[in-house]
Amino acid sequence: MDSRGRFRILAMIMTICSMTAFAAGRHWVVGFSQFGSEGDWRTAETISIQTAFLDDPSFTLIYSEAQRKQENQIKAIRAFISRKVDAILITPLVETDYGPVLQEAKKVGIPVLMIDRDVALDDQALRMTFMGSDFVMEGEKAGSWLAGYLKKMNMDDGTKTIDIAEISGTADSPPSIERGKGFRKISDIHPNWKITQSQPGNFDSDEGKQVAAAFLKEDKNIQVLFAHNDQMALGAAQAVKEAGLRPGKDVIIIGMDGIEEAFEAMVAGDLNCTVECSPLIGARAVQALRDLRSGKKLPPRIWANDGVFDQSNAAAALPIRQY
Ligand code: GYE
Repeated sequence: MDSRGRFRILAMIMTICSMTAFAAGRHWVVGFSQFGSEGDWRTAETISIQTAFLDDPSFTLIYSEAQRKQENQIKAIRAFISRKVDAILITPLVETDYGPVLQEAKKVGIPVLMIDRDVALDDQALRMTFMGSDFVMEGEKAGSWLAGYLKKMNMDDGTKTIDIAEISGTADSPPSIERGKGFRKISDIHPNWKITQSQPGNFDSDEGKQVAAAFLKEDKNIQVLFAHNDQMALGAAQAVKEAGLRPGKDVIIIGMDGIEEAFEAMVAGDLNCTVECSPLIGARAVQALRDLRSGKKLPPRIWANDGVFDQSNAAAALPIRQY
C-alpha cells in the first residue's frame, strides 16, 4: 500500500478516536422517569440517583415523578423523546405496556436503561440494560431463611402444617411477581408449608396493615406473614399487635428491602427478617451512562449485591444502614 493509502487509514483512525473522545466527554442530558414516591425505599432510590448526577457535571438530569400512574410515565418518556435527550432512565410501575414508547425511543436512537424493575421479556430487547436486584433470588432467600429459622426453633417437624399468609406488592409489578415465584420455589420443597392466603398490599404500610388484619380475622393460626416489602411487614406487625398477638414471636414476620425501620423493628423483636434490596443505584446508573457515552456495550443486566438480615445481626448492621 502506498504512503497516501497509509495516510488515509491513519487519518480515518484518528477521526474515529477523536469522535469517540468527544462523545465520551460530551455533556449528556438524561431524562429520569420515576414512577412514584410510595415510601422510604423509593425516596432513597430517587435521592441516590439525583445525588449521583449532581456529583458529575458532565450530565444534566431531568426528573419526572408519575404519582404511581403508568400513563403519566409514558407521557414523561414521550416528552423526553421530543426534547431529544441523550438517554432515558425508567423505573417501570409494572412490567407490561411500555413496548410502544420504548420503540419510539429506539427509533430515534435514544438509549433507555431500566432502573430497579425490568419490563416484560418481549420488550427487553428495546432497553440497553436492567440495573437492580434479582427478585426471584430475594424470594428464595426469604424462603430459605424461614426454613432455617423454623428448624432452629424446632417449629417444623416436616409434617405439622406451617400456615403462611403472603402480603404481595403491586400486582403485575416485577418485584411482586418474582418475589412470590422465588418464595414458592422454596415452599414447594416443604409439603407441610401452606400459603393459605395471599393479597396485594401495593408495597404500602397502611395497606399491608389492613391486609394482615383481614388475614388474622380469617385465621388466628397464621404462623408466618411473608410481606414483599418492609413497609407492609411493619404495617402487618401493627395488625398482629392489635389482634392481641406478639409480632416476631407468635407470628413470624418476614419483609424485604432492608430499610432502617426494619432494622429497628428487628432489634425491638417485632420483625424477624428482611431480605435486602438496595435502592442505592445512583452511582451505578451514572457509571453505566458514562460507559454508554464512551461507546462501551452494557451487559443486559447489572445486578445489585444484597444480603439477608435477622435478629441475630440487625443490631450490628443498624448504625451503618444508609436508607
Ligand atoms: O421492594 C418496594 C418499592 O421496585 C424493588 O418497590 C422495588 C420495590 C421495593 O415500592 O419497597
